[in-house]
Amino acid sequence: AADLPEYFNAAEDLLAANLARHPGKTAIIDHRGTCTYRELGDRVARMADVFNRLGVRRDQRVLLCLTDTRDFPTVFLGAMRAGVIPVPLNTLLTEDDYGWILNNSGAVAVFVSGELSDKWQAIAAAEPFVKFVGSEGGPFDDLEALLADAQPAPDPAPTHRDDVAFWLYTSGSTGRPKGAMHLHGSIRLTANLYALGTMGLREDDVVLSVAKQFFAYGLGNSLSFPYAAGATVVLHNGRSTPDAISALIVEHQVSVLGGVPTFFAGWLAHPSCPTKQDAPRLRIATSAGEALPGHIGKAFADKFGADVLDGLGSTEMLHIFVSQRPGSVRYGCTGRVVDGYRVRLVGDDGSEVPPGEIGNLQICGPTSAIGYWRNREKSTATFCGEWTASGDKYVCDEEGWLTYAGRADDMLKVGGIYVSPIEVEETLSGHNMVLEAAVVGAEDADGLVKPHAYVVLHNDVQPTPSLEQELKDHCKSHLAPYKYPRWITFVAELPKTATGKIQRFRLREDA
Ligand code: 3SK
Repeated sequence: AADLPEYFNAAEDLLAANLARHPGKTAIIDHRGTCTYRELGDRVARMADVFNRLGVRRDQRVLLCLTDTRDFPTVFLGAMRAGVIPVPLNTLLTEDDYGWILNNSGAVAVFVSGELSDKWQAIAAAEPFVKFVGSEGGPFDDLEALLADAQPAPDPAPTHRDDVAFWLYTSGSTGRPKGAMHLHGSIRLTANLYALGTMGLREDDVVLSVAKQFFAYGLGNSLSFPYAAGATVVLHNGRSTPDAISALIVEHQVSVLGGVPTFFAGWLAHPSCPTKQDAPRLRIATSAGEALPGHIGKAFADKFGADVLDGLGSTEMLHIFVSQRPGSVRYGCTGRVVDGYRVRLVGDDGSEVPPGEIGNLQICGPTSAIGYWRNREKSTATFCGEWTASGDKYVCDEEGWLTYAGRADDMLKVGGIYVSPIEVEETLSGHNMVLEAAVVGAEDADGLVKPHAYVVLHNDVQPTPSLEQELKDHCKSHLAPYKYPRWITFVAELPKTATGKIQRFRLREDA
C-alpha cells in the first residue's frame, strides 16, 4: 500500500489513465451497445451531482441491486469517486435479505435494475427517507434521466488510500451476512498483484466473466481488472447460461474468460460451446469459487489450447491470492501464492503444520478488508492482526503448490457461491410436513459440491417423489434459488451428539 499515493481515489485511478490514453476506446459492450472510456468517465463524473441532488453525502452507503450493464460501473465508480460507499448486492437474494441489509448497512439510497424492482417495492414503501433509483424500468426515479440532468464534477473526492471505498456482504454458516469493508487502495493492489502481475491481463484483451459484478470475483474480472489494463469488458445482463456465454464469446471474440467450475463443466459438454476455430482469440480462462477438478481444466485446455488458471480468493481478501500461472499449470491443485501475499497453514492449536499435512489456511496481504461492519465478534475471529483466516483447509507441498482439502466449517460453495447449510435446514423445517433436516455437501458426477438434505418427516407423513419435489420448490421459493438441495434423502432420525447437536460429519461420510 505504501507504493500508492497517500491521497488516492480508486475510481479516479481506474479511469484517469484510460481517459488520457485512449478516450475513444470501447470500455464496455453491453446489451445497449458500446460505451467508450470517455462516455464511462462522463457518466461517473455526473454521478457526484446525482448523489448531491439525492442528498447522499460522503461516507454514506448506497446499495446496488443491479444486473450487469454499464449502470453498475457508473454507480459503483461514481460513488467511490464522490467518496460515497457503494455496496453491491447479490441480485438473487430475497426481499427479506434485502430488508435486513438495508437496515444493517444504514444505506440512504438504493439503485435497482427494473427487473429486480418487485423485491424492493414493499421495502421502498416502508422507508420514506431512503431514495430509490431505477435502472432500465421499474417504479423508481430513472437513473438515465438523473444522469442527463446532472453536471459532471471535475474533481474526485480527496479520499485517502486507507479510506473505506466499498463494502461486500458475505454469508457465514450462522447468522446474517457480514459487510466486509474494503479500502480505496485495495482495488489497485488486486489489479497489480493478480490481474496484471499473475494472470497477465493486457490492453488488447476482451474480457467476459460468468460471475456477475456483485461478487468479489466478478467485480475484479469485469470492473477493476479490465479498466486497470485499459481493456474492453463484455457485460451480460442475463443468466450466464452456456448458450449466452458461447454466443458472446464468438460475437465479441473474447480473449479472457472468467468462469467457475460448475459453469465450465456444463459448458464444455454443451452443444453451443464454440470450437477453437470459432473462438481463436480465447487465450486464457480463470476459475475460482470452488476447487477446479483436474479433468475439467484439462478438457478446457485440450479444446482451446489455452490454460485455465484455477485460483483461490475470498471476499475478505477482495480477490485471488493463490493461483496457477500461465505456462506452468498443474491441474488438480489450486496453484501457488500470488506475489505480494503470504499464506500459512495452521493446526487447530494455531501452530504451522509441516508440508504434506492439512492445515487451516491464513493469508497475509495488502488487500484484506479492515473488518465486518457492526460485527466485532466475527471480525476478531477472521482478521487476526496481519493474518486473515480463509475458512478453507489446504495441503502445501515442499514446492509451495497448494491443494484444497475441504472447508474448515460447515459452509458449502455451490457454483462458487457460499451456501449456509443451516439456512437451508431452517427453510426445510419451515415446511409443515418436515420435523427436522440436516444439509451437507455431496459431489455430483463432475466432482462438484451441491447441497444434499437429510429430512425427517412428521410421524404421519409418507415420503414420496412428489413430496421431494415439493420440498425442493419450497426451498427455491423461500431462498435464493441456487441454495436448494439437489438431493433429498428421507431418514427416520438424524445423527446427533449427546447434547442434541447434528453431526453433519457423519452424514458427509454417508453422502
Ligand atoms: O470464491 C473465490 O474463490 C473468490 C475468488 C476471487 C474473489 C473472491 C472470491 C470469493
